[in-house]
Order: sequence, then structure tokens, then C-alpha cells
Amino acid sequence: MDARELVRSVKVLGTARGWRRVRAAWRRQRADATALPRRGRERARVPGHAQGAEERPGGGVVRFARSSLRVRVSVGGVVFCGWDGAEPEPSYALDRGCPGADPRAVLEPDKDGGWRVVSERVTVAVSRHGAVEIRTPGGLVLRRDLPPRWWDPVDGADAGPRWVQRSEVAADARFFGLGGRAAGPRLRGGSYRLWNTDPKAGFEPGDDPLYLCMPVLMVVADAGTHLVFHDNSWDGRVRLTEGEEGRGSGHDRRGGCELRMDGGPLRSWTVVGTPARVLRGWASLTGAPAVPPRWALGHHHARWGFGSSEEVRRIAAGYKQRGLPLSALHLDIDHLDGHRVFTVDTARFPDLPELAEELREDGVRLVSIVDPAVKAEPGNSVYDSGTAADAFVRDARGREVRGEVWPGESVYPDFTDPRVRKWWGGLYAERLAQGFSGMWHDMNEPVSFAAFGDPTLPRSARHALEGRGGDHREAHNVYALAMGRAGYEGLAELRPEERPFLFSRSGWAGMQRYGGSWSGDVASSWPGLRASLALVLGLGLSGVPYSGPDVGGFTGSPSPELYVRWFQLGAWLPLFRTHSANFAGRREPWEFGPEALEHARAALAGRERLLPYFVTLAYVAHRTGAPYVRPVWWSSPEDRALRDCEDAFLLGEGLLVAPVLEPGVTRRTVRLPRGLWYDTASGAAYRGPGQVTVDAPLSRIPVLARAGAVLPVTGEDGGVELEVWTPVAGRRGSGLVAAGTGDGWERGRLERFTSRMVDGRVVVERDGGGEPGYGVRVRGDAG
Ligand code: NBV
Repeated sequence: MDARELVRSVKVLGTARGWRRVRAAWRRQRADATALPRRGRERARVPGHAQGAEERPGGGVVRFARSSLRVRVSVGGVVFCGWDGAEPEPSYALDRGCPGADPRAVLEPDKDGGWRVVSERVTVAVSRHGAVEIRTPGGLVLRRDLPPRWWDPVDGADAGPRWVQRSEVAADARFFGLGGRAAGPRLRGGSYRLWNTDPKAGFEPGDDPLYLCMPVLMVVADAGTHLVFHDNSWDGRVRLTEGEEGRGSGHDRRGGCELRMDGGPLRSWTVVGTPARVLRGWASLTGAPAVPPRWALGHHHARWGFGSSEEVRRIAAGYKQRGLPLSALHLDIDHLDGHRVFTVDTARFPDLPELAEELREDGVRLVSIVDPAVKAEPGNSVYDSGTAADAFVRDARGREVRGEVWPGESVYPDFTDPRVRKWWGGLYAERLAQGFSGMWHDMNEPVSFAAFGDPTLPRSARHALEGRGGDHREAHNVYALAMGRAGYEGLAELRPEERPFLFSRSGWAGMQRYGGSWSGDVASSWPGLRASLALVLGLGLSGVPYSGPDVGGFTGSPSPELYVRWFQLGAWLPLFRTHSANFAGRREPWEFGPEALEHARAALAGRERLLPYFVTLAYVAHRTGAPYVRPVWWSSPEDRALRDCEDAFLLGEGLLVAPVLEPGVTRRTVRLPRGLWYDTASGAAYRGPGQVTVDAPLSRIPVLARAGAVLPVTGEDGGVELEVWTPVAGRRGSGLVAAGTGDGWERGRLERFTSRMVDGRVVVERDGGGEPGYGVRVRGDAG
């Protein structure tokens, strides 16, 4: 405990809750002191010399003096590397196990005693000391992993060695991803921790780690893009060093990435190709992103502390009276009976099913918070049934692990046990009976409040880990992922006619299979606004395409200007939700004065209009892994200026959104990818690549449309129409429209349309020829 922690814990000691937090922290520390194997003497090890290699499907095994390396190229060109006998499975990340081996990949001896695996899309070269290069078919080196180093426990007391692996990338490479990070979207040089953590409420750029860490990194360089995933859920750190170019002097400093893990296997997956191809590969490995129901793509409103049914009715009426569209209202922990999960405070919410029904008639769904911790109290039916099912995490001596959360002393379901997932999934029946349509998973890092130390479970806590058995060191980072699975599978079974909607604060690689995420408790500040965009972009590049921030920030009272700018950004992000803490200001659009209300109204109208486009992007994400919100370099990663652009994004193929992230701004520069772009407000046309300055009055943020884009929007009659941005003569534009979609399991179709100029007229055709079948509205004049 450091001095600051001590002062903090002395302060909280004054309250009963404070005492309990001290007790929880002591318990945690004591459990680990007695049960966690101490790191005794260790012996460092490197692979040593290569001694031979054997062919195996997709590549082979290279034997070294003190280790072995399995290289396996899968169909589709995804490379698996596993040291020390590590195999692709078991894995929490993989969706359907290990993909099939590429039958055409061959193992060959390389120069200087090394080996290489050659395949159509990628070559993997293994040096005689165990350095591994990932090369393009043309021979360009995308990444070079230096020989790893392990520290083996000498007395065999621990689960396995800790290890470090350093890698080199090109001097011009840029890093993205690692899950949800407040810094970024471009991850600069520095250290990033891999341990899902509830930071203090009100985080800003610079706070790390946050709730959702993933050992997945996208590296973008002139030579090509690749994604690397270390399938290991233990605590670790990534240290990034951005390279430097010697500007022609020939003295480039390569970029570097060092991964240091406390334990667990040294195994990685690498996907090379364009950003789109890389994310397609990632989605085929870890699962297709769930498609949210249509209503979840509209506007959501939440608050910790609505406090009663009447207040919820008042808010819904406030939206309705002002003619503001609203898709969902979220009920936070204050609607629960004493904060107990799967209960209702019937004094303040006496008529929840009726309220839900009433709202639904007005097109508003109810979403419920679900925290994993269960109040440890006989008589609490969730606790009783969980105890009967032996569902809760136990310590090394077999006793229930107790933590401290909102309901008080609590226990934690072990979601890494299939039996427990089944039991937990069944509990959502109560939520459905109360009329809720969607679930909001919170506090699932998992959190146990602690006056000092790590606010989570003891590392020595035992977990089933699908029957393999292990402890919290391995289970911590996948806890929320497994909770997501429990919720998703439970909902799918309980209400088979509708796709589940859930989003989760914490998670890990593969969580997109079950739902999305949100920012968590971002600060109500301009830096918080910037962090919101970084998070959504970073999550998208980590395979989680559906997310969004607490519009207005979680913690404070944003100025009307900050609120409006946040609202305008949120309206273009997949999860568009206003939310705040019970100790923070309100977030209803009418709480910020008449001018802010009108600007929010315009943003809401824009969102409504764009709903068919958002539905399409949800299906595109499901089919291809491409996020709705993409960095501006998405289609031109070779454009270095775009790689460094962090204040704008592409929404699908067709739109470029340039939010205002600073106060007092009414004009801003926008960096354009190549092609012709229209300012959707003024109609002015600009040619990229390059930078332009456009108006950004408080009433709107700049949004540009790509020439030729075909965008499905809501027409005046409420049906879908195609908004087509005049293509450049001699060039074809295109766009997709999701059709045949609903909120069930129907697959939907993605119809493709093209646009081109014929005799000075814009012609729109359905792919394969023929009339579009939708009304067409042409916009923009290419001049
Ligand atoms: O349930 C209360 C809040 C919730 O409003 C917020 O969105 C979560 O991120 N929850 C955290 C717990 C309290 C945080 C101080």
C-alpha cells in the first residue's frame, strides 16, 4: 500500500461502506499471500539453436535446443505461431476452434540454418535462433519477432514461466487497437497494460488500463497492414515504440513492440493484408459481430438515478412532447431492490411490465443494467439458487470468495463454467418478464471495491476454465467475455424469436459474438470527448464494431457547447446513448437551453434519416468484420498523413465525419482521402488527398460524402430511399443496402448498387443491372 492509498483508506474508514472496502482489500491481499504460489528462483531461457524441423499441416514444427515452435498457416493466410508446445486450443477467443490448415503451405529449409513456411498470402521465416519474420509474398518484412525469453520457475512452484517477446516493425509503422484505450486512436510510444480494470470514474486520455483490454494490435505501415493477436489472457504489458525515419540519411529507427506476460502460453495469430482483409480474417477467427436489433441503432437515453417509474414516464413524455425520437431508455442499478441483480424495487417501480408495455407502444424499449456480483445473503433467491448450483467462485481452500459491490458483500458467478453460464442465462427470464428488451452488462472486470490494491477478485481465486481448472490470473480478462456468452445464450434460448441485444463494459477478444460495448465512465470534459472517439475507433479495429460513449460524459455537468458537440458526435456512432452518474448533471436534450435543444433535435433527425445506413453497416460488420466507424486511412493505409489523422472517421464507405473536439471552434480542417468529397451541408466539392477547411457552426459538425456513394436513408414516406452523391464522370460509385432484415434471425441480404454518369445524368443500377427498386435522390454537383 503506498502513502496515497493509505490516506484514501483512512478517509473511507469513517463509513461502514469504507470499512467493508478495507476488509475486502485485506481479504484479497491475505488470500493471495497464502494461496498464490510465490515466484521463487527462476532460470532465464531462450530457444537456443535450431536443430531440425518436421512438416505438419499448414507448416511444421521447428525444434530448438530449449524450445519448439509450431508454425501453421490456415486457409485464408492466417498464421499461427505457438512456442513450447502451445496449440491454438483451448482458447476463449476462437469462435469455432482452429481454422483448417492451408494444404498448400510448405515448410522449407532457409538460408543460414533457418526454416520457412511459404504460402500464397504470407511467408513465415524462422531464423536458426528463433527470430520469426512475417513477410509479404513479395518479400517485404512486416514484422520481426525476436527470439522470446522465458523465466522458468526453478522449484516448479508456479503455473508456468513468464515471458517477454520483442518485435520490430517498419520505422513508418503506426499502432492501433489493444481494445478500449483512452489514448489514441493512434497508440503512441508507451506502456499499455493488459488487465481489465475499473479506472476511477471520469477517465481521460492518459488513464490506462481501462475496462476492456485485448492483446490485439493492428500495425499499419507502407509495406502493408497486419494484425497480431497473442492468445493469452494473463496480466501483461505492451510497450510500444514508434519508429523514426532518418529522412534519407539511411538511419531509420525501427518501431518496436514488446510484450511481457506474467504467464500463459506464448502463441500468436497474425493476419496480413489490407485493413479490410485483416479484419475479415480476424472476424472469421474470433466470430462474426452480433447484429443489434434495429431499435438498438436509434437513440438511447440513460441515467444512473431515474429513481422511479414516474420519472421514467416524465422523461419519455419529455421526448415525445418535443417530438424528439427515442428508441430506448436504460434503467440503472437504482431500480433494483437494494442493488440486487435480477430484482426490482417495487416501491419505486411498482409497475415495470406495464411501464415497459406503455413505452413499447410509443416505440421505446427498456434496457436493464446487469451486474455480475450477487448479494451474499440467504433468502436472496439468486444467491440461494446459485449456491444450490455451486455457481460461485471459490478460493484455494474451497470457500466462496466474497467481494464488496453495490449490494454490499457479494459473491461472483464463475462464468468460465458452462454449467454456471446455463444457470445464469436462465435468470434473464426475470428481466424479460419485467419487460426489458436489452441488457447492459456492468462491473464485470469484475469489480470488488477495495480501499487499496487491485479492485477485483484475488488472483488465487479458483475458476473452472471450461473444466481445465485454473485461477483468476488466467480467468480475470475473460470473465466478462464469458458473462457475455452466458447472457447471449440465455436470451437466445428464452426469447428465440428476437436476436439478443447486450453490450458490456468489459470484455476480451471475441466478445463481438455476443454484443458491443460502451465507453464506461468517461470524464465530462473536452479530453473525455476526444477519448470517446479514440475508444470507438480502437474497439472497431480490435473487432468490436458496436460501441459508443456516454454522451455528455459520465461524471459532471458539461457546458451546453460540450454537450452539443458530444451529441453531434454520438449521433454518428453505432451506440448513440446519453448517460450520466447520479452525482452528475442531467443529459436530456432540453436541459441545456433552447439553442442546444434545437441542435440536438437536428442531430437526432439526422440519425433517424440515416437508420437504414446504420442497419446496413451492422450487416456489413457481421458479414465482413469491417467496423461501422473506420479510421480515415481505411482504404488508403499507404497515405501517411491519413495514418496520423485522429480527429475524423469514415462511417462505412460513403461518409467522412469530422466532429468538433475543442471548444470555440466554428471552422475546422479536414484531411481527405483520395477522391472527390462533398460537404453534405454546403454541397461544396473537394478533391482529396489533401486538407480542406470547412464550416463547423455549433448547429452541426462537418460530414462529407464520397462522390458516387449510394446511401440508404429514410425517405419522407418513412420507407428507404437511396441518396446518391453525384459520381465523377467516367467513374463508378457504389453502396450497399441491407434488405429483408428484421429483429429475428433472418439473414438479410446485402444488395449492391452502382452509380455512374451517362450523358450528364446520374444513373443508379442494382448490381447485375436493372432498376434500383427504391426512390433515388441525387445530391452534389461534381462541377
Ligand atoms: O451502475 C452505476 C454505474 C453506471 O451508471 C455506469 O455506466 C457504469 O460504468 N456503474 C458504472 C457503477 C458506478 C460507477 C461509479
